Amino acid sequence: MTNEVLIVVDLQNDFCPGGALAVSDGDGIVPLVNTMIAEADHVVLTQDWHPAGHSSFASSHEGRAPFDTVQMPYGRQTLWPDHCVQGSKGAAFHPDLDWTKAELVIRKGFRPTVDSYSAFFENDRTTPTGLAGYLRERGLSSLTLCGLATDFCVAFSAIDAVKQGFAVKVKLDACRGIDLDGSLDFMMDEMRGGGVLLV
Ligand code: VGL
Ligand code: ZN
Repeated sequence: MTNEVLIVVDLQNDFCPGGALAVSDGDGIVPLVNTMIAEADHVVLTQDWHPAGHSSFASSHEGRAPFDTVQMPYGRQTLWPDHCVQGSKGAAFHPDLDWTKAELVIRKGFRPTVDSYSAFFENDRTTPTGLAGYLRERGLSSLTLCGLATDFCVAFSAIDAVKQGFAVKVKLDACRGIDLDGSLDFMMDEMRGGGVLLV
């Protein structure tokens, strides 16, 4: 038993080439992630899991296009193409991802009116997903994150994890970014400043 856990973020079809919100070379990380899973003591997966008509979808806002930003009651929100709809093929894990060893799959973004980039808190920054409590109760205090996308769900999760008192590494060559208007450089700096170890 060790206190180390690997957290694989959103390695789902819709974030891979051919998917609704494809991250460039998103599927290119699958072999390395599989190796990391094989070597990990504990594995947790996150799964972006939106109901149809989710408020983060541009299609839910008349006159708006994907990648526009709008003001939500909880703050600025980027609008996305419809993606990771619950039960769809796009929401499934990449077919080559070897997920059988995962001890927990934490789903996020299932509340219709609030998005959730972080595996720990929804985008209102106050609604917890329950992951911090799960990890604490199991004594899993040292986290390594990888997956998609570097500058959204991976970065938000990593920064929140540090704030929650965990030791956090992000394995960059097992991540790929979206990079909207410089978001990749920006979030890399945020991670460094936030106490995340980039490896
Ligand atoms: C993500 C945008 C919308 C991600 C999820 O996994 O980084 N990005 N939903
Ligand atoms: Zn999403």
